[in-house]
Amino acid sequence: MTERTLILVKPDGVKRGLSGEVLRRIEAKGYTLVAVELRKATPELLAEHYAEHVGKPFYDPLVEFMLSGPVLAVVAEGQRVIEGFRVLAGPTDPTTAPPGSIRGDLARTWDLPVIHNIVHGSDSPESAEREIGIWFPGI
Ligand code: RTP
Ligand code: MG
Repeated sequence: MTERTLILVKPDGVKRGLSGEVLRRIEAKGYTLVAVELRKATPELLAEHYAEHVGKPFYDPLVEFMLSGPVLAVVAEGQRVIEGFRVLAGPTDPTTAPPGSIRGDLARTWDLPVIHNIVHGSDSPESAEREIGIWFPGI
């Protein structure tokens, strides 16, 4: 069944000039780009987007990181794209993310208060619907 997912190229990816590389991998896999927009996040938007993480020790550094520059917000479409993009991205920790994945190929661990790992991808159909509504209301 065709699904949509919300992908973000995080500020580290945009700053390092990797937006095109992420879009290329999404398209090369065969998914369709539905919306692509360079955006500046706000604390309010991030509190909604990362609602499940509010109050966790890494929440404040995560918000500071996500506000440190523009993000590329993307809606992609395709069969099983939600799970498929999570596989393309690789696991959260870039040091152990396997080669071939976005995080495994393009990110590494830095001595920072929060993990910088290039991309976000919705983790379930419920998250995808919720997150697309936050970043692209009315789409
Ligand atoms: P995302 O939501 O960004 O796609 O990443 P994820 O599902 O793989 O990871 P999640 O657990 O949802 O965490 C969201 C983001 O918070 C940062 N993080 N840092 N211990 C830490 O320093 C830590 N834990 C999480 C990462 O940027 C992670 O992607
Ligand atoms: Mg997550």
